[in-house]
Amino acid sequence: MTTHGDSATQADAPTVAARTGSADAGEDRPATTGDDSLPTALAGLRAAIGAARFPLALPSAEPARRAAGSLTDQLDDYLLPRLRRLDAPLLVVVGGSTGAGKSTLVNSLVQARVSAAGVLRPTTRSPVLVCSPADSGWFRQGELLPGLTRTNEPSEDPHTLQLVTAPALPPGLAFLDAPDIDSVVDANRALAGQLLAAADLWLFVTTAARYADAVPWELLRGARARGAVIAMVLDRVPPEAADEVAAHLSEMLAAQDLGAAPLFVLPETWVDGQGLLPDRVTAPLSAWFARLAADADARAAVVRQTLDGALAALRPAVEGLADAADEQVTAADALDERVRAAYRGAHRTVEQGLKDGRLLRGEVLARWQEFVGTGEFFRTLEARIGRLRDRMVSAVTGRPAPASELREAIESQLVTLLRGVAAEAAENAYTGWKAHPAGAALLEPGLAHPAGDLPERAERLVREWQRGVLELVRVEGGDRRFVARTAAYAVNATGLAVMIAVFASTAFIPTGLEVATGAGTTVAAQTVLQAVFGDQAVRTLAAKARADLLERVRALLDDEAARYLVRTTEARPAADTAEALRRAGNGVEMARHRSGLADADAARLPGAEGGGS
Ligand SMILES: Nc1nc2c(ncn2[C@@H]2O[C@H](COP(=O)(O)OP(=O)(O)OP(=O)(O)O)[C@@H](O)[C@H]2O)c(=O)[nH]1
Ligand SMILES: [Mg+2]
Repeated sequence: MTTHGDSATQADAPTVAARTGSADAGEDRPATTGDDSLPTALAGLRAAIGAARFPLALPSAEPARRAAGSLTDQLDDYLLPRLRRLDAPLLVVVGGSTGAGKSTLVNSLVQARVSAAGVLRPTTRSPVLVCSPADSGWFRQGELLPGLTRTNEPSEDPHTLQLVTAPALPPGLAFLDAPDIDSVVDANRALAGQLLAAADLWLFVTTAARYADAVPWELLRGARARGAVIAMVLDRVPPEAADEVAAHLSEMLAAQDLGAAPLFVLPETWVDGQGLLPDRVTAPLSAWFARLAADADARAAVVRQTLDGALAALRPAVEGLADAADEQVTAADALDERVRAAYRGAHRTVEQGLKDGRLLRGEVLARWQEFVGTGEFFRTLEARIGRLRDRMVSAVTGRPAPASELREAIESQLVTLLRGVAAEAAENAYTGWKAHPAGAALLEPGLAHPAGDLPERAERLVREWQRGVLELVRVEGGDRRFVARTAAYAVNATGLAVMIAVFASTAFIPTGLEVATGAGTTVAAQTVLQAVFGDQAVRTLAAKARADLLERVRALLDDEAARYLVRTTEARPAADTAEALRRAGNGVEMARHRSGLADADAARLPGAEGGGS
């Protein structure tokens, strides 16, 4: 075969879509290279994608991470370098199923054994790029596919790109022999996808046995969606089946809107001693590439079409990433809300407990009755309420009990309540997260229970609150005769009465429950306090003590909730991720339109007539 010098003047010669310059027309550069807004917009997009994180385990996260990875690869491997050098040689990536004969075909097209073909599947593990000696500088310098280390030797390492020059190949056209696309080897598959995304032209090789496989069609649909220029090779076709298989494949191509892709049907044959196919088999394909190689404008049109298609596909792809980023933020919000709701519920229970008198039951009530019954409480109060004492002393009986027992009863009652609500909230938050895929991934067993130091913190909280109440009594009663003239004990006793008042109800109005449990006792407390401080002062004191307690409880529960919230905060993507992605995607789309690339006519490839069928 020959890849040189074929005329491009036939009727089916490539149609000039637009001049974009070529290796031999460096001065004739279009606006695309002079306009740097597209590279700038792409760099912006590259940064936005690089900054995007999809840490929460949502169904959309893994696909988004993968899509972000391949977009970044495509920008680095192809779009950015291609835009910098629109006149760089056209790269034909040869892709397809394992054993389809890709390496054999490449070798035959360049008339040299540049890529090992073999019977062991898969044979090609590391890509081989073959170009004209005149173009090797461009491919060697590594702008294109910069992540692959250039080598001169055959390699098994998928991170290398073996460069081979073939004098039979004219300048301006290069072939890349890729690993198989549907490999059992993961690395092969991933690499093949990456390489195809860096192609100016896909040469897709399939066989009579494999052409209906699902994986190639998935890739082909993706390529079509991106506007990539595609040519198909149906390889190793038994001559008797050629017509039928070719017709069926053509139908499938048309159904997938790929009818415009030239189809070359190569009959099954023997390879020669070098493993090359006979000229007569490859002739139609060789002739087709020779025409392309000879026509810089046709090559430029192919480059522009694939490039513009890839650029046009960026915005929808980035839109998908932005949606996934939105989902991340929504999920993080939802997880936070589940935790907040659980701990709001806990706080409400405490609030409710202070209203409905349930804290006045049992030990606290008994101790209060004892405390009041001892008369200690009243001993220090003014004489004018002495009669009240008499009445109360007679109303309750019991052994003398020091104030500390009441204080401890109040403390333990409150601590029990706090431990209870904290345990319930932790469990609710845990269940709430467990039912959410992203939440479940953030959980660890300890979160189902309150923090280890919660009991200790609850005790400290209550003691500090009790001290605060005493301080309150001192300050609020500061200019009253009572405090001035009574001992510290009176402050203590009054403080305890205020605490009981907080437990009874906010407004000091006995509720049904109080009447049933505390009965006259709590009424006595408020009566005493009212006598000492006056009605309004008592309301204020109790309200303040209550507010103080609830505030401390809120802080405690906030710390409990924070054990959860810190996890979403760590996992939460930046709030403006989606917006930054959309903005960058729009920027690229606008720059694409401005660049004039989008105005190029579709590359009209020469047909594959006489393609061996
Ligand atoms: N008889 C015959 N053998 C062929 C033909 N094309 C390829 N072969 C043989 O089929 C085997 C596989 O060919 P390769 O070119 O290695 O296939 P490949 O598509 O590169 O395979 P991978 O690198 O594994 O993806 C080799 O042994 C080739 O010699 C053909 O047209 N006729
Ligand atoms: Mg191969």
